[in-house]
Amino acid sequence: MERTFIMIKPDGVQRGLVGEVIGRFEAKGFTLVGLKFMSVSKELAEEHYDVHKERPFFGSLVEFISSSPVVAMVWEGEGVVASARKIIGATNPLSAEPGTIRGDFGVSVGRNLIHGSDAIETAQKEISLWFNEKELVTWQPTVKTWLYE
Ligand code: D4T
Repeated sequence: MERTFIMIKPDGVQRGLVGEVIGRFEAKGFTLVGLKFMSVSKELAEEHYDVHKERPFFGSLVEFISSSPVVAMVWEGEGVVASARKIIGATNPLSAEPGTIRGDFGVSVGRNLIHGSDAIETAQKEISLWFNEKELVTWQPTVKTWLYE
């Protein structure tokens, strides 16, 4: 089953949106398989955003992600990678549609509340960067027969 990496960024935690965000993924029908509340080292933030290391915002982004705790999660379900990106909304919250997390709660690209993997391969890389195998729980929600045909 497909998995994705989701992180509630420091602004999402500070603004008290942890329950709201988790609730949206649960209500959609995805399955939580990993969850931790943690401080992020500069090294981890740099590795996570390595693809952006030449971009002008890289330094402030790493600073921001390591400035205050985050919630790191792994969610599972059919099509979860692309669906999570839709639930999250466009990178710039001012362009994000109402009904998305960024569209409903954000106003600034540098404070866009949440991260979600952008492709299946990226998700696999990010999951193994943030979690070890023992931290992931494979389980069968009993509601599954009511979610999938
Ligand atoms: P993430 O990776 O955080 O889920 O965001 P996106 O996938 O939606 O967008 P991204 O990779 O292009 O940007 C990564 C991260 O950098 C911040 N950012 C981005 C920023 O601070 N200034 C900017 O100009 C851009 C483009 C926000 C998200």
